[in-house]
Amino acid sequence: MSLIGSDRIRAVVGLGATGLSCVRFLASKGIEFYVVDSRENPPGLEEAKKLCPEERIFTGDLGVLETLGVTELFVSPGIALRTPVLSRLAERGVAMRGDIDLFRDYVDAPFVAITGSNAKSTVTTLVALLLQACGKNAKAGGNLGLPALDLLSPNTDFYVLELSSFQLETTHGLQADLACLLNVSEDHMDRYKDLYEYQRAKQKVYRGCKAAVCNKQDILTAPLLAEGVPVRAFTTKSPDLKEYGMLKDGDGAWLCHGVERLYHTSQVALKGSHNHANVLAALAMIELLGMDVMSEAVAKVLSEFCGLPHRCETVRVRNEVTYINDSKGTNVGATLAALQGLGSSAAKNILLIAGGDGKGADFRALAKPVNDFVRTTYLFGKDAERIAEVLPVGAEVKRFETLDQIVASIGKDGKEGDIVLFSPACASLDMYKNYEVRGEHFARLVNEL
Ligand code: UMA
Ligand code: ADP
Repeated sequence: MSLIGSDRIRAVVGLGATGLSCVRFLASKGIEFYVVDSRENPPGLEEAKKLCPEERIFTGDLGVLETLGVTELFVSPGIALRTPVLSRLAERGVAMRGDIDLFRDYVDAPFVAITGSNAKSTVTTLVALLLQACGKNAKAGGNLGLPALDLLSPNTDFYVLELSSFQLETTHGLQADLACLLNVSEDHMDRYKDLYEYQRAKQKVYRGCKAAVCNKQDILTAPLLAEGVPVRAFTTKSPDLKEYGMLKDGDGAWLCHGVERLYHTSQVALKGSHNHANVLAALAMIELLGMDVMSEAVAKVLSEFCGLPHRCETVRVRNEVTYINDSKGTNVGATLAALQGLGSSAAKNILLIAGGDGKGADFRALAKPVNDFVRTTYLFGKDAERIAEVLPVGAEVKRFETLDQIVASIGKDGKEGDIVLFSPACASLDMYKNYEVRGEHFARLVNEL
């Protein structure tokens, strides 16, 4: 087989889950390609060797890309486009694409694209569950775990994709049937110049979409769309006519569509105002996809879906102290939402555990909710000191080397009615393989108390 004569010379860059899905897909279409990964022994190497001639696979350095005459790259999300070799190739006109672009080229059923700094996985999962309950064959994936290309299969009614900013960077005119940007707050500042550059990547979700959902309380999510494209906004305040929002009612509130009351918060298993925003976003989306938001099937899902593991998940109540695992709180926005969702300024009963790899974040936004809701902050990990520096003067802060030490200390400090919130506001990679391993470690320690 030769690549000469092909109109494009392609390479898959990266051999993780995404790269491997591109390899499988291109090979299944009989399209020829090179594979390059900067690592000597990337995770997908053995499978790639079965699908691509070995002489077309290069590992250990991306530099070889400059010698292959490539015209089109499928770049994995973990590789920044400003990596010098990729920048040089882009300047020479080489197309920088990704698996989502390829998915868009081949998909033949409607697809939903969901992004945001936080709540992507929760909302993507919920939208897929709601569509399934409405009798649709809906498949969820993307940044959620299963690469988008691996989802493609006949007889699918809807694809529901969670997209990261990294994935959106390499899309060119996504043209989703429905696009949603849930919220924008600082994340991945080790990869972006500033919040503006990060937001621009997120906004690409709306390019050419046929319908959109945005967050009325977050101006950074506002879409710029052609006239006539239907848009629904959601808010946790009282909604305008076509919006999804909330109306207070005694102890709880109603989730509403305009003036229509849909569900009382007591009928919804997801707790906390941030999660109510997520439910509203999901309802707005399924309405735009033609579903009845008040059907029995929808009500059942809402009464049962209490969220994904490691997202504000109650691990245990011990001696009247509630232990909550929010290990997926890997940025400041998520920890803010958890503190605001669970906190009470009257009780000031949260014992917050935070720290890890802050990815270059500015932690100052934590100062106010810590002041309002937190009695003691327990810090560990690489950026513990950077968090300590921004906390209010007089705040009680304790520093530890390990999570084991923290949980042991909290086991003694916790008083009846306290909430122990493990919401690190940081990635886990300084001490753990991923947020799941970190969350499982926390849960194990708590269960051993
Ligand atoms: N890498 C190299 N050299 C290479 C290629 C990759 O060193 O040549 C490194 C990257 O820097 C990174 C790691 O390998 O540290 C993995 O990168 P990848 O692009 O191969 O990742 P995949 O295995 O394809 O997984 C990706 C998403 N990962 C990232 O964006 C880093 C997964 O999201 C996603 O589930 C998967 O595609 C399927 O779509 C994970 C994630 O952490 C959960 N996402 C970030 C987040 O949610 O914050 C964006
Ligand atoms: P993502 O896939 O965007 O990381 P997840 O659903 O996995 O989103 O949730 C990540 C974190 O964000 C969790 O800590 C979760 O509690 C928090 N979170 C959930 N909903 C919201 C929201 N509406 N705003 C801010 N943070 C949220």
